[in-house]
Amino acid sequence: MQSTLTSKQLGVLIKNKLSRHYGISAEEADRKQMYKTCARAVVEILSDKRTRYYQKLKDQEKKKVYYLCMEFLVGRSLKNNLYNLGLEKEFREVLKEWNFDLEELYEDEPDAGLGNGGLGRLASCFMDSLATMEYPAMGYSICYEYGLFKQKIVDGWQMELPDIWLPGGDVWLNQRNDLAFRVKFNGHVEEIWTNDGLKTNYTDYDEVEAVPYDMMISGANSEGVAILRLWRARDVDKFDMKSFAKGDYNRAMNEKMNAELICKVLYPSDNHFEGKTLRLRQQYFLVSASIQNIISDHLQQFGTLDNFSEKIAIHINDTHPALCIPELMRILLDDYHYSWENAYNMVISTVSYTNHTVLSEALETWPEELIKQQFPRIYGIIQGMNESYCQEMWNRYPGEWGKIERMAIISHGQIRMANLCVIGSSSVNGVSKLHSDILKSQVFSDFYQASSEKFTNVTNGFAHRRWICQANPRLTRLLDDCIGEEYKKDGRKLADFKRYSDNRSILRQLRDIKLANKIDFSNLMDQKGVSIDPHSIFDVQAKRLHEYKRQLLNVLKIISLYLDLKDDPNLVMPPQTFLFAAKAAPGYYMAKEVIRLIWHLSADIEKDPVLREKIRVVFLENYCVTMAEALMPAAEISEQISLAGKEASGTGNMKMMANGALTIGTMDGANVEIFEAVGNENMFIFGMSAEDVERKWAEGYEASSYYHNKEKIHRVVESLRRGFNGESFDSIYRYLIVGDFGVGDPYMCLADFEDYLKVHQQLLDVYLDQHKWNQMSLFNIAGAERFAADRSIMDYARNIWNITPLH
Ligand code: 73E
Repeated sequence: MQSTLTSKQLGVLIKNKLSRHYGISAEEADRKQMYKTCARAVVEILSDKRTRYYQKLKDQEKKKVYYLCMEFLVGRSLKNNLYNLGLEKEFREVLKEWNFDLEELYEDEPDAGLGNGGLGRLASCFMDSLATMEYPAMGYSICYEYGLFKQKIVDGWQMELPDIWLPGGDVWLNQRNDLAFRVKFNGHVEEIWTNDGLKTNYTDYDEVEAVPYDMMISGANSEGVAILRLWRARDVDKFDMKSFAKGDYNRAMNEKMNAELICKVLYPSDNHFEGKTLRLRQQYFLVSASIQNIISDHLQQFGTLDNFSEKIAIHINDTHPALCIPELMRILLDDYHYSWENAYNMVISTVSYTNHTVLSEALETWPEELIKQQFPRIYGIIQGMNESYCQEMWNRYPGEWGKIERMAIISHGQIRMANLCVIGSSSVNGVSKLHSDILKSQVFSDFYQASSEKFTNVTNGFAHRRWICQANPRLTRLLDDCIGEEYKKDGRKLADFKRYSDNRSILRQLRDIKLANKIDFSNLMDQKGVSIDPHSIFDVQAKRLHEYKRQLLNVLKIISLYLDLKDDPNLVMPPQTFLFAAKAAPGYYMAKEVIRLIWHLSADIEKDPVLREKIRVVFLENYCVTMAEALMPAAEISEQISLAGKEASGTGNMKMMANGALTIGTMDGANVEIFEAVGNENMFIFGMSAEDVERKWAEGYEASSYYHNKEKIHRVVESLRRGFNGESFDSIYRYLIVGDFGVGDPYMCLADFEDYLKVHQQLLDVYLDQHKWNQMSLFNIAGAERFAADRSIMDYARNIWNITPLH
């Protein structure tokens, strides 16, 4: 249901809030005050809507899903909620009366950057779908005081600044002191025999209070409102009055600082395992608070846990919340006295797990000793699960020690979280067809043999209302005119746009829309002192900086063009702007070197008036959700060039195609399904397949032989040693040719280089044929039909969670 508030009622609501919070009238308010006030008004509207929805939810007693994730990359909320509530027009009108521009107010909201990249943004897109389609659902995460760092580039070096989002972001959070739980760490566990059997006694533990802060997310044109519950850690009132009285203020305050440290900051590495104790404590903190909350809600509603797995699905997004498996066991065993076997079965049938990466450096393994010290009871339960699973496998595969060792949860003093997840859940899925196949045939092949029924695929999706309708209003108007508005509810209807592939007027309009979006983006960048020519081709690679994503391969291509132009300044080439947007993990040396290379290459080109007419390189500082919302609609070429087999899915690829960009990419992740959707004639595929890559490693890959034998490669690699803008990049030359431990170019940039260059040239040739290009762009927009997050959520709901929407 769209909200039925009139502009007049809205005016009263806003005036009341201004008077209550600031004691001022609308005429006296400044922009910041007005933004906060509008946000408060929206929160109030959402609360009313939520109350109605909650009643419906309770009445229907349906099965619910709880989505646990260490990251939610929410971005801004005001625009999204106004759009979903259908109240943008009313707000705009009211604000205009007081000389405020709604679009300007949007700019005052900081991004809630509580995630690193694709994994966290996916979780946020899913919340939108769950609310819109009215599935009974709730998200759980941590309320980090600092989200992902703000990026500054100084002379090519990435600097990290704290992301202070709460002033401005906190208006969306509703603190629920009534729902606080206690989380226990450290201490000792004793096992005692009693008349009722073996009991455990947990003593000397430290306690932290977990306080929920709820963020409401409105469904679009529906009665649904989803809640994202973010936990903050608070000291349990244990103020040490004795120390304080003695004047030892430090000691008196110490405890408090430790508790609050837990939710201080998001760990800034994407696709990389950070084996820090504080990170482990964050994970357990999220899991323990959430599971206690789920159990207490369930008991309140049903008075028993016997129907727990019939009524509840718990989903863990990657292994980061894996400890929810032993935590749920612990509560069922110790607090509600279920037998081991019953508890085990309940847990498995409740929990499901999504794997998001096959990179070995991202696989979580924690030292046994650390888990034992931090959560002694949880450790005991993991041991029990490990023993019982290994026993079962011994019976099934007698003598196959190697196999059983690979499947064990505990091995060589390490606890393998992925194995814990597979064993402790009823469903394991990858995030694209290719990735799910790799899980079955490689990463989890032993488990797949033992329990093939657990394994499935759910291809990722994106919130198309946010990434098309809100981000690209021009395209939305065209779609509305051509195919009606049904696609907003049902993404599959985007396919109807194909009907217009021969309509010259529509194709021209598509081109005009793209140009207008490029001009908007250039103007936005102009305000930040970055000049971009909107009449050049926008070639975009926007994603975290990682070796496997191969931003370096893109740079090598640009250098090759640069050298061609240096050799022959009259070379005919359509003007191209290569846009990079990427944050590197703070400790990731090679990623930071690649940023430095991009930056100095850019500066070098800027100095040459002839070069600069044809190719320019722009590094966009501080990539975040809000920047992506401006960038995706302006992109013409989408660079998706990871080494095949490494990118689990990718979601930027889907957002860019939906906004009419053409993909140049490898057969990796969801690119494979984009290829299925649009066909070879509407996409630029190059390079090795995942199987080719495997074969090449088996044969023995020698990057240096490419360097010595291929003239174009030699020329480009040599230029790294000479350097750009007066800076040498010997580090990157060595990375490619010499390598650590003798493996140069571990992500095979040189092996795919020539094909990449060739296909890029084909792409430029097609670009000159504007009619053809626009047609291809149209097929991409229509082909994005299958990548709506609504479709992913329906897959999860039907095939994994077994839940249905409210009626
Ligand atoms: O391919 C992407 C995928 O589209 C994958 O790299 C990313 O998840 C996206 C959504 O499915 C991802 N992020 C992480 N693992 N996979 C990750 C790992 C550790 C910390 C933070 C993020």
